Amino acid sequence: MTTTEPTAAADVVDPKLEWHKTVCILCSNNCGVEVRLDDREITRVRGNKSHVASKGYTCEKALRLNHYQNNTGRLTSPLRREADGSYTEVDWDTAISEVVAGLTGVRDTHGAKSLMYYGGGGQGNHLVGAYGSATRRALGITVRSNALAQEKTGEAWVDGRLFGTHTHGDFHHAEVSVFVGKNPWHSHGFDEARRVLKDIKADDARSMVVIDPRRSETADLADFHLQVKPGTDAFCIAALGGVIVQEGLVDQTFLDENTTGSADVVAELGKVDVASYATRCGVDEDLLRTAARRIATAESVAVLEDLGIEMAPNSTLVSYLQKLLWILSGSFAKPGGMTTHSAMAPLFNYSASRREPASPVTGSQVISDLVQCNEIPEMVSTDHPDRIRAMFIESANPVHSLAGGDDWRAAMADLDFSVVIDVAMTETARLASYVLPASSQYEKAEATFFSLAFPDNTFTLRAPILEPLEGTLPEPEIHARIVRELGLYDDEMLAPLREAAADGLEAFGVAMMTAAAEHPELAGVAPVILYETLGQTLPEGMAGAAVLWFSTQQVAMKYTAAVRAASIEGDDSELGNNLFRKLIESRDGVVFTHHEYEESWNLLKTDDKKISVDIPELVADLAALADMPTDHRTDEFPFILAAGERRSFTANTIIRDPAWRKKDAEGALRLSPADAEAVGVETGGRIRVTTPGGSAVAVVEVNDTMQDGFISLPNGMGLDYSPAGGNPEAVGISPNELTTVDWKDEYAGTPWHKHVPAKLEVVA
Ligand SMILES: Nc1nc2c(c(=O)[nH]1)N[C@H]1C(S)=C(S)[C@@H](COP(=O)(O)OP(=O)(O)OC[C@H]3O[C@@H](n4cnc5c(=O)[nH]c(N)nc54)[C@H](O)[C@@H]3O)O[C@H]1N2
Ligand SMILES: Nc1nc2c(c(=O)[nH]1)N[C@H]1C(S)=C(S)[C@@H](COP(=O)(O)OP(=O)(O)OC[C@H]3O[C@@H](n4cnc5c(=O)[nH]c(N)nc54)[C@H](O)[C@@H]3O)O[C@H]1N2
Ligand code: SF4
Ligand SMILES: [Mo]
Repeated sequence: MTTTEPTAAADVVDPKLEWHKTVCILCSNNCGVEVRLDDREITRVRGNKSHVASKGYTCEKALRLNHYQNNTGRLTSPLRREADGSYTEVDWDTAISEVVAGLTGVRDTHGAKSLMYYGGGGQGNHLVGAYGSATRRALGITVRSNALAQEKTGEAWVDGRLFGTHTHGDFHHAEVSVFVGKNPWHSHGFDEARRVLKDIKADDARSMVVIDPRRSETADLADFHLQVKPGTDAFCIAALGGVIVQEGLVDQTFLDENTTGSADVVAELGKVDVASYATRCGVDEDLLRTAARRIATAESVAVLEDLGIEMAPNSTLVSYLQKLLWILSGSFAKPGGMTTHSAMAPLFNYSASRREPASPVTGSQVISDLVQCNEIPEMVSTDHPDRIRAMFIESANPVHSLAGGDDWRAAMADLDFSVVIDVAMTETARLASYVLPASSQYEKAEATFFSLAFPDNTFTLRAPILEPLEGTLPEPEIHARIVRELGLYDDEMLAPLREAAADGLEAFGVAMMTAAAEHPELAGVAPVILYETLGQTLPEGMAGAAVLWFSTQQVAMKYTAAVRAASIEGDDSELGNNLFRKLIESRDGVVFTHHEYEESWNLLKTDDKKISVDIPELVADLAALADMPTDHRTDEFPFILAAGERRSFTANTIIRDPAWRKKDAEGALRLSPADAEAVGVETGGRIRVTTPGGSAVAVVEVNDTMQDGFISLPNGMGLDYSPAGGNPEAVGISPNELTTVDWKDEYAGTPWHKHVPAKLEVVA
């Protein structure tokens, strides 16, 4: 859908002035934007004021999105790696048959358990994972993972135990907002973050608590900045909980009526030595007590944690403790508080996090069906009989983004076979047996499943704004070809479904039921069947949206009243069909469920619909906390490095061209003025940073938001790129050249990237 601004001659529309609706794909928010195009170049970007969630909001990162769409790193042909390590261009038919032969070869010799799937989507392209699941199931792959298993699985494990589902905060209305190791000013995580932060700052009746060792941009706006020493959050939050319990501020009615099993943890918090813990985390005791009282007595509290604690010591314990703050305050299922929410497709399988299955190779806990990212290299480079021998990677760059760069490169070399599907020649693609070029996120139908809003939850299905780049294919087509090559279906089997699809969604639904009964073995590959049948009847460029037909049917079944309350009409399958039609038509996002706050209780997945507060393992950890170390620095490594900070121009590894960043192309190492003086460096100078994992030279930025002893490097730097398209070179430091696979949380195995011991040496 496009709109135009009037040109000189009213009847001549200059295509360069047309605005095309899409979204920014650089973070989970996926803000609605409108772009202008000059041929294939994105020349202008502005916020889409009619977008249901972002309402015109963007941050500065969206404005230069063209660097994602158009750059010299784009892949334009399938590539096969030759014996000498060089890549040969091959046609698609050859690539698909050789990839399938390679994967089935490993499977038939060593079993499906020797195959692993990694990735499935970044911030804005989760349909990739939906279609990838067809290939996964067609091959019988059960071992899988993605980036969530290096950040959010600790929290997911806690959520699974407490709620059986995900919870999210209503920061737009919260009386008190608490950010724990989270810098929404730069990293967002909820709609219109900067507007919301500024609103809180301007409103005397509302408060913000930020727990962060750095005076982050968010901390600068906070009423209470609890500037902890790095890695000591467990002490800080245990002390906040201690104050709430010891000063009699617990909402006991809420606990009695709505929770089970709170007694042990409340008793444990009652024993916390608040003064001593305040000292250990480096926060003034009075400030800590005032913040605790503000949290406990507010009408509503919303809390958001992120990498600052998820990638630091005691991370799973901290996830538990921060949730206790709002549970003890009774801030659930009300405006401004925490709530459950609906999902177009859930990101986590919480029942799997309760079953606690184990990795076949290492025996470690697998949360939400995702093996621990830090263990993947070990699962490959081992002589265990169930070792991983082939890897299918799409829309992820694990060689760059996961801990232990050297281990990853060794693992890629140890694999018998690997395939990468990406838009660009990444660090991971460069080591794969085959590389398949995907059409970009602006060249196909796409969507994110990161929609967590309540009471109104939204979903945005994008239409392509450009034709696929020559030589590329959208993932639905790639997976359909793979599953066909595997011989799971043929045109004859699809014929009745195609006929029915031409007759409309109702007829199609009936035909799908018949097909499911006749071919139960095809259930796992339903996404590509939907694409091949229903997809071919959708508006041009939208075939990839077909998989959402299944999701909309599920949503209509699971949240019938809430879908109707969102003004979508119909009974049974018709309700789902109408929701599907609305997604296909709308370029501004759709409110797909409207709930009442009370319904948050019904969405809990605990048996008794109460919060199940007791997690004995973590209560035991809380009891043992007093004896835990607060400082991981050593004489050899006297600094703590946060390896991968979100800044103004970082966006994971989505944009490879350093020219995207107008300032600080290399990504400076930040350190405090006192540390800079002690080490003997100034802004713009060069410094060698060395950790147990590696060593690299960084440009320096003396920065007074850093506390002494704490240094940081941005994420997403050190990507290979060549402006002219020749031999690529890395600009800046790739943070995982400095991290190791064994520095991690004991429950979830998530890396301690924010807490890497380091030393600094001036470079002459
Ligand atoms: N600009 C930008 N935004 C992004 C992304 C991006 O690459 N760039 N990536 C997106 C993704 S995938 C994610 S997961 C999110 C992550 O978003 P965030 O987690 O907010 O990002 P970080 O900057 O990595 O870490 C947040 C804060 O943790 C603090 N921190 C470091 N150590 C500690 C500690 O020991 N305790 C506490 N309490 N805090 C600590 C840091 O000082 C920092 O301010 O951002 C998303 N948004
Ligand atoms: N040291 C350190 N490491 C970190 C972090 C940190 O803070 N410190 N942060 C971590 C976090 S939280 C995250 S989420 C991860 C993110 O790291 P990854 O999971 O690797 O994800 P992205 O960087 O988003 O990269 C996704 C890939 O998708 C490709 N891509 C883009 N569009 C498409 C498409 O349409 N189709 C296909 N097939 N591919 C596409 C991009 O080119 C890129 O190669 O990084 C993690 N790594
Ligand atoms: S980076 Fe995130 S917050 Fe900024 S415009 Fe893009 S989607 Fe919105
Ligand atoms: Mo992330």
